[in-house]
Amino acid sequence: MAEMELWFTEQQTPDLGFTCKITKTIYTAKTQYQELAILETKQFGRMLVLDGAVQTTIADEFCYHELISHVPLFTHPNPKKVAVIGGGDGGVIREILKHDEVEKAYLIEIDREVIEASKKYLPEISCALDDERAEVIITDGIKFVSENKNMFDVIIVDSTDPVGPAVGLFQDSFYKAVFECLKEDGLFVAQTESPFYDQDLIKNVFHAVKSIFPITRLYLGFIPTYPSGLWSFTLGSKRYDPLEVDISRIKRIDTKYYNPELHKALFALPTFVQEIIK
Ligand code: AG3
Repeated sequence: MAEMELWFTEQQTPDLGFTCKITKTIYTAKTQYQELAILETKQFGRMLVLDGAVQTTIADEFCYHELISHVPLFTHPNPKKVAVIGGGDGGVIREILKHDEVEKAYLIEIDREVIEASKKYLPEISCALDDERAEVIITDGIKFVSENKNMFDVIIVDSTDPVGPAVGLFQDSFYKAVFECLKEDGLFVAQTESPFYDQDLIKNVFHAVKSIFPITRLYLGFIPTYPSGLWSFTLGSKRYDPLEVDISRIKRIDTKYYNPELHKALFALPTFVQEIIK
């Protein structure tokens, strides 16, 4: 008899599914905030799924984690204190700690169970969470940024989609609090979804950030397991412009996606994406 096949589908839009063959369901839980699953996929290796949406996989996590981390960290000339809002799998923390000048990287995650499951089942991604320069704080990111002023050089918002627990991380009042939470020359980046499917969101976030920060830029990368593959990141900065970086001074670190030649190229946008943020 043929072996039974198991498939996982993320419904990426009401009219489109993304389906992977599963060899094993490693872990599932209903946490206080969301439904969590760790799956073993044939194509991408282990996969973290929250509320039905693919968050990261062993095979392509480097694309997202490097893009959201190294662009801001190589734009700031001396990032010492860095905070990640969300990102409980620890992938962004791992990338941040590749920068020697970083003294402390804080993970501000609302859902303790995401951290625990990632530590247990995704060690390749979560490995830096026990580093002595990393500190995990379990709290609501919105509350955290509004209670701390003038504290960070760089803030990285590694959120889930703008539904459920992450809704507030896409609101104007949050970006204002992020501005206050940054030092006088600080900058931040947020993941801002797909330029194919989330044009209104990208437009709204871009204009909200632009009304608060002197410098606002959008950049793109390719993440195979996310809706449409093409993914956007919005950067708001008080002083340093990613397009003014002297790329000859970017240190070589161990990466698979990011490199100094890409640093500015990521900000060159296809015409239809330029139109979104006009
Ligand atoms: N955070 C962004 C995931 C968004 C994916 N959306 C989707 N699959 N519909 C990823 C967390 C990785 N540290």
